[in-house]
Amino acid sequence: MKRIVHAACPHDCPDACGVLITVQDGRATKIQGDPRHPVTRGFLCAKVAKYLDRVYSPERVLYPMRRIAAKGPGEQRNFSPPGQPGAAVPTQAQVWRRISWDEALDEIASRFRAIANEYGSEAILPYSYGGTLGTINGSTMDRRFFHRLGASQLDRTICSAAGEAGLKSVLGVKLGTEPEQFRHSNYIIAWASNIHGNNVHLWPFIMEARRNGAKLVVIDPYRTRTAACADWYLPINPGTDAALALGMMHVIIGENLHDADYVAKYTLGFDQLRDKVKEYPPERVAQWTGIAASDIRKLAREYATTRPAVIRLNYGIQRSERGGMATRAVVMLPCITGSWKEVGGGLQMSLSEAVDLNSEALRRPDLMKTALGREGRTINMVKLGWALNTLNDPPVKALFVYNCNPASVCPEHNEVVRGLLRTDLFTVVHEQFFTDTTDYADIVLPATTFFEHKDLQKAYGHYYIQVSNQAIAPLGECRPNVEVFRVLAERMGFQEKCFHETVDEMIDLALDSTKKDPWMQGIDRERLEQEHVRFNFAASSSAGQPRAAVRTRSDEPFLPFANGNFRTASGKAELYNEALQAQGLDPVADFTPPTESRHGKNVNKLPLELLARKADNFLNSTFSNLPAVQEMEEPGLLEICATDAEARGIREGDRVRVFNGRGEMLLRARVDGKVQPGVVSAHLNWAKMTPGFQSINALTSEKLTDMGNSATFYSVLVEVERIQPNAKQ
Ligand SMILES: Nc1nc2c(c(=O)[nH]1)N[C@H]1C(S)=C(S)[C@@H](COP(=O)(O)OP(=O)(O)OC[C@H]3O[C@@H](n4cnc5c(=O)[nH]c(N)nc54)[C@H](O)[C@@H]3O)O[C@H]1N2
Ligand SMILES: Nc1nc2c(c(=O)[nH]1)N[C@H]1C(S)=C(S)[C@@H](COP(=O)(O)OP(=O)(O)OC[C@H]3O[C@@H](n4cnc5c(=O)[nH]c(N)nc54)[C@H](O)[C@@H]3O)O[C@H]1N2
Ligand code: SF4
Ligand SMILES: [Mo]
Repeated sequence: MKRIVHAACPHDCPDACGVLITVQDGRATKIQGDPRHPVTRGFLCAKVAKYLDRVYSPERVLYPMRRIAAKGPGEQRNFSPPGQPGAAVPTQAQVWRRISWDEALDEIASRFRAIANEYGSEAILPYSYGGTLGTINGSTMDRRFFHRLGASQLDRTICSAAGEAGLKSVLGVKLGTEPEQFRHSNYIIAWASNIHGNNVHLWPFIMEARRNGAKLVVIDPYRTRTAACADWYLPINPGTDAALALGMMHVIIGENLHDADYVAKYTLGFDQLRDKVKEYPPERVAQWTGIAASDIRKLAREYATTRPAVIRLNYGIQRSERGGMATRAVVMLPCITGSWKEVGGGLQMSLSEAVDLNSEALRRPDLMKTALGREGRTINMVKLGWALNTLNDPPVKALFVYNCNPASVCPEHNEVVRGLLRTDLFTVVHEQFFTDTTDYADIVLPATTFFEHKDLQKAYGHYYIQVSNQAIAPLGECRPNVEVFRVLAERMGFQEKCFHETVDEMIDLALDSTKKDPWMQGIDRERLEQEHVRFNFAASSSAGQPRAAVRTRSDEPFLPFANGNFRTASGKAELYNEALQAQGLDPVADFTPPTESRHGKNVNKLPLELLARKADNFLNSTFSNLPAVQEMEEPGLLEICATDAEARGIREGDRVRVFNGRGEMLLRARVDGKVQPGVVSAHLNWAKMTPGFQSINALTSEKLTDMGNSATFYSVLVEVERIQPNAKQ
């Protein structure tokens, strides 16, 4: 029998595509985009278009496994014989022993109990991030479980916390211009935004605007595919965006190009901003950014006078030491030009706060008090290496990893690995694949993919919510996250009713918090299950607070801040934010070069700035191991400009060593003009796919950003040298 099931892509991507999965006799036979989705409109990115390869990969983890050999990378990748996709995966007998779920759960429960008795429950650390952004499998039963256990809490800051803090320091909320409106723009700035790679469903709207004469400007230190297609590409020195935004505002305010009426009605602190930007004349800004003063003037004038103008700001800007402030400065731009008023104006960074899906009820932080009588200690996920190697009182004795691959994606890779190698650390990894992190696991548990479980899916790049239906039965003995934490709670003897809730009950609970909202009336699970994607969240700008809504007319534009309605303490766009002062930051905005940059105050400075970027065809570390996806990437490259290559005697294709005080990586030089002098670039991959089992994160640091305690993947200094052809590795 053939059926077509509507699902939603749960990967950590702003697009949250509507997906159709064809199922024939219980097996998925086709994946395609759902043409009814108003934003993602029937196409998928290249990697997810190949998802059947991933679901039925012979490398899937299908059964619980127990380690019987020393921890560490090596031969552990678990291949089944070719030509038997989906078949039972034979274990590599020297590393793994297949065990039953009962055995696995018993061991986990007894180890957790013993550790909690000896060291206190906070010696147990959950570690998760963006494997699935499904509301239910992303953060519900797992949170309940670790709250009730009294485990250490994880501060999940590895991706976007600095940018969110910067955005909210001006707007008070994560809302912005919906993608559909980009088609109405006349001036589009892609600012630290790799649209072709990371947000491809925005592109058709941009193309529509360009066909009507819009100009696309790209600001990025790396010449992305988006930059290559731009009308105007401005390569900027990494970490200097705050200076550029302040310089643009210097010109805009100095030449009276701001919207005085909007500013007076809806912003706070314009006078302080006007004084502040006087310190940033284009000539001064040019020295930091590498962008000519004349170009800064031209950009500022064009942006302020071409209407409507929109900015797609993405997270690349905030993976830098001063990333919060950089975001803050850019977000001020539409607030002073008043472009929030216009259809096709404004700015988009994250749209994820249109509605609250009852997160307290879903995550139950109150259970921490049941366990500990207080809140548990919190550990920043960026500092995993430190937490495993240095933290005491209590030390981390057990680590439970799910939805995440820290041995690849975490900064200071060598420190992370040193911690994961500890023989006294009990590590459980719930995974779909034998990743870099399972190389250090004591127990691996098999996880379902989104084909094999149900979820509720919202988005951070548009305003639509979907139910993602289960298409096929779980392969092997795979279980969804929800199920794993449900059975573990049972093993631990947790009595609370919430541990018995089904996925449907949790979806209902998630939508429960929206019931009081008049704009969300009639939105419930049954309707989402049937009507798939016709509903969305949009905020009402006319009725005071923005709130969730059913979009009844597809041509209805959503202008969250057309009439102010900012969700800051003052209700205005805060160009001056008092709370920042308390954090030791400039309450308006300022620029200081990152310490770890060519302009910074770093002692023993190395000469090159490394962009440890994402791959266009992987999703962080996910997909790196799939042959069909690998073919679309060229892994193992260090991109370097001709001047820097020549100065080091490096030619195209040479093997090179990239290093700093934290580690090194062996790569192949690509002299291709994608980066400017002083900047080199390489991308994230599974460590075990590289010579020496190194992640590019061997070079990145645990240093945190100015706001939000986020990671600084793009503030990294390195040196590069050619490896002599006959040198031993
Ligand atoms: N194909 C693909 N899609 C993805 C992902 C993936 O790995 N692959 N990852 C997903 C995730 S988790 C996220 S958070 C989003 C992130 O998507 P983006 O926010 O787009 O994040 P990045 O790719 O980190 O950075 C975007 C661009 O910023 C540039 N950049 C780096 N430093 C600076 C700087 O100092 N200034 C400026 N102006 N630009 C800078 C980078 O070169 C990059 O091209 O994408 C998601 N989508
Ligand atoms: N150098 C460098 N490092 C980076 C970045 C960078 O740009 N450069 N980007 C950073 C960013 S923005 C982010 S968001 C992080 C992302 O870091 P992670 O959240 O670790 O992202 P992934 O690498 O995609 O790994 C997710 C893992 O979850 C697994 N998974 C998927 N679905 C499920 C599920 O339903 N259940 C379970 N149990 N597992 C599942 C996948 O198989 C995959 O191995 O990486 C960060 N690291
Ligand atoms: S990864 Fe992003 S673009 Fe690709 S299918 Fe998923 S949501 Fe769509
Ligand atoms: Mo991310």
